[in-house]
Amino acid sequence: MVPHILKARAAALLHGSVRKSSLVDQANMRVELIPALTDNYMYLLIDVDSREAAVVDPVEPIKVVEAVRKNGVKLTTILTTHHHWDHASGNEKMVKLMPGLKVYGGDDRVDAITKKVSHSHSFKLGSLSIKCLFTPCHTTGHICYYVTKENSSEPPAVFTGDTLFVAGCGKFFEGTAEQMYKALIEILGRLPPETRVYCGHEYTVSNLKFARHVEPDNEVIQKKLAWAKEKCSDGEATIPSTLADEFTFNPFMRVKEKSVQDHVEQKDPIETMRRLRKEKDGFRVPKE
Ligand SMILES: N[C@@H](CCC(=O)N[C@@H](CS)C(=O)NCC(=O)O)C(=O)O
Ligand SMILES: [Zn+2]
Repeated sequence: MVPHILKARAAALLHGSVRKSSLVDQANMRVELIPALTDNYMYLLIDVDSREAAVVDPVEPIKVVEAVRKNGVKLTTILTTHHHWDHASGNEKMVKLMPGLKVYGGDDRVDAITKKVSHSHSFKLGSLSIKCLFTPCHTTGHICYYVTKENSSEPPAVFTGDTLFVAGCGKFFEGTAEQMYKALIEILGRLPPETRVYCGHEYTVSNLKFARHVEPDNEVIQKKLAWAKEKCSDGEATIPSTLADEFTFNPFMRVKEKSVQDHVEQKDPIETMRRLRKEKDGFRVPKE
């Protein structure tokens, strides 16, 4: 079922254009995308039944408080994907502004953490179920949050921080290609294909330019790039995508494909992952 995407107010500046916030509305689950810093996203996740809410990576707390008020919800929870400042540095202020918040994370370095979680740890947000997926590599304590509603026909959501981006993945700052393979292919890649992907940054256009370099003959990449450029020039988000879609254009999700393996002259998916990341680390993104 396709969610209703309602475009909303102007929020922040990106490359001279205004980045707008937007709302993905389903019967049970509502996700407000709130742009932050230059290219980060914060997400307000709302359980429609109980009006309880969680916020993912609230690096700009004032904007979160405004979104909470506007939606008339009760914020109870912070979901931290990883300890880096552009994701976790708003936690202390957020807790000061709204005392009593539970702060989830998978790493002792997460500011203001109250609930340290590990793989498969599950909890409720009103009627929604949230499952923690341990995906170390970008950082050793990285967590993705998988959100479902029992007996719902609507798609689940996954908040992937800096592990999986639309058409890309995070840098391997504290991990290996083996770990990113496990995170992308064996953990995230085995969630239902219709799962909506909400990632930590708006990197879609530059990621797709790298994807096009890897697979110049992949028409899905060309089309997605044209679409993403259009979206960004209007200040709109390219998020969410779905896991099924990621398998069609994201080179890091396509490490088993011959076309991607041929590009890096490898036959093994993990070696392909290693070589792709190394190449992207030194890739100069073309203007067009
Ligand atoms: N290449 C990034 C540079 C910033 C950066 O290193 N970002 C981190 C996350 S905070 C990352 O993992 N980027 C993934 C990548 O460059 O492929 C960009 O497009 O602006
Ligand atoms: Zn980041």
